[in-house]
Amino acid sequence: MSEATLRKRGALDATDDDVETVDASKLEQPRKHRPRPFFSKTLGSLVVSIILFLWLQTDFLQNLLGSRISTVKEWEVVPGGVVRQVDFSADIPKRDAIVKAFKHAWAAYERDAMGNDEYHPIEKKGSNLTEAGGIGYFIVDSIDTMQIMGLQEEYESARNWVANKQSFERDGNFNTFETTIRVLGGLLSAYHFSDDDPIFLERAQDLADRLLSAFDTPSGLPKPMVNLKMRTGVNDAGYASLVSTAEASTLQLELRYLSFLTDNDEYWHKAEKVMKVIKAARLPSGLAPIYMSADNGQFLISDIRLGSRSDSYYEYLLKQYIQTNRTESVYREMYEDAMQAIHKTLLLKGVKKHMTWTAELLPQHRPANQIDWQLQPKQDHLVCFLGGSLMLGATVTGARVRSVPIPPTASDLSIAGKRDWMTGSQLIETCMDTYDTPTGLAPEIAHFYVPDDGRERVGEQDWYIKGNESPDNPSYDARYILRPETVESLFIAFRLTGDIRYRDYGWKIFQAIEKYCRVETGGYASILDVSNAQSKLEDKMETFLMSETLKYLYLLFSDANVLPLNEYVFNTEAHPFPVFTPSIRTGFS
Ligand code: DMJ
Repeated sequence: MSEATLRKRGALDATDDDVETVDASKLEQPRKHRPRPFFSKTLGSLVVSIILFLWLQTDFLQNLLGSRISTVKEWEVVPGGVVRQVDFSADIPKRDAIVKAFKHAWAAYERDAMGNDEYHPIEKKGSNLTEAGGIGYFIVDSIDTMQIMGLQEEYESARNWVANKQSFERDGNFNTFETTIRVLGGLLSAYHFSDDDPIFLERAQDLADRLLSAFDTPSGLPKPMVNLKMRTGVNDAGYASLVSTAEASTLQLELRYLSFLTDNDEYWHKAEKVMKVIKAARLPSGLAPIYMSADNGQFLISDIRLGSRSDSYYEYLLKQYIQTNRTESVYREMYEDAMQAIHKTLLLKGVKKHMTWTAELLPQHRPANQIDWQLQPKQDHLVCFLGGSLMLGATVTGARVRSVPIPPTASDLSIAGKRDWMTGSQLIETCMDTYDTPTGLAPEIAHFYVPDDGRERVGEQDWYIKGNESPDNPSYDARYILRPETVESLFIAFRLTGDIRYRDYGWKIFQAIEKYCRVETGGYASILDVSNAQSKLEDKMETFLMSETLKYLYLLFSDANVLPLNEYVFNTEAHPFPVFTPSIRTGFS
């Protein structure tokens, strides 16, 4: 199955822009956004590289961005300065309501689609990612949530399927990244929470051995797809060596943990090689464009953003450092550079409520091989992982002490730590603001007003949903597809502050999901227009509802000693892996 087809099915986090960027026929034409190697051997490319370097080093972008956020002036543990209440005991009624929702979703899937990769609750049927048959995408993504919630009956049923029906002998093309984060990640955490039930590790190893074929490229960056039966990596249909940055750099926690469990260093080295290539290719600014070439390991001239195709690159820089018990300083350095760059070039303040948000940069080709970076004032829902991630990072890379108190005081954090903490907590407020809609749910993409954009300012908010004027024809941006990023950040923020506001926020989101996405006959669907309380539903229940959204909500209302953040690291699909001290060390710096 082609990547484009996967995207249509919703398995990838693509935006309309992505679809345009990787479309094969369009890539043949000279286009403004066509990805091109940054550092080809021609002089022209060298000039481009130098200009790019200078631009990203100077205040060029800052001037361009105008209302760029300033550095931290005053320390605030939470926006507004007052921590409302520190109470880490479980909120049992709310926690139980989340369990009930999970059971409602699982029961419908099990009844209508057991064994299928995907579920459509309105039609009450399942579908698979390829015609070759399912690989346990939905089931495996759900297992550790059952284990954490203590759902024995559901767990037995899922485990039974894994033990007796799951097969990776499928002659079809599966997305390397999605299969790793959902299926490999799910099997590894299921293994951990089952007290080492060997079936999960056997399956994980079998899958990983097949996925390794993706790394067989000149640079070591993985191909985007793998034919699991043939054990061959498969190129993007449109642009042979195209690799998404996030997809290449979000396999490391899974492969490293597998390596640790099996004592097989090959997984570790494949994952590490990718990071080495990225580090060597990285822009001096610390930012990463969304595409790379698997042939030469260089970045392609492509969008710079924190949402789709780059989000988890930043997430995994921090998490690789945490996973390895803070022994791998190379990841810490890469993370610190990246956060510095984000602050320098991508953070802005809203024009009305002055909320903090993150912009995107689009390359515009100019004569003589020059590039202008055009500000794109939009923020994907996906970016909402960053609030919690920055706060977590502040307590790790930005901490003056090994074990930061909860909530931290100003003296516990370095200057960068305070900066990241404050930005993180402000971004969470912004993400919550995007949930301030008639349905109480946030759009897939929020556009922000910027000075002199010539747009009519509608309402009181800093943001709007672009192109969503006709209720009969909602824009792509207006959807809510059960995404987890905001509740993920709420969970982290609550654990690090104990401020009850984060539970209140999470409860509000959960109630909105119950009201607008719940399908009475079973399951939850996506909604097409968050700005319309009568919105139609889209017949898709994403697997990340099971692995992430409901898990993070459950943990938000659980006692804080369930999966403490200093003992576990969550992969990008919310599969928790224990932190460990590796016996091998990263071989680059
Ligand atoms: C998940 O599959 C992962 O969190 C991924 O990193 C980003 N997108 C989805 C959820 O929105």
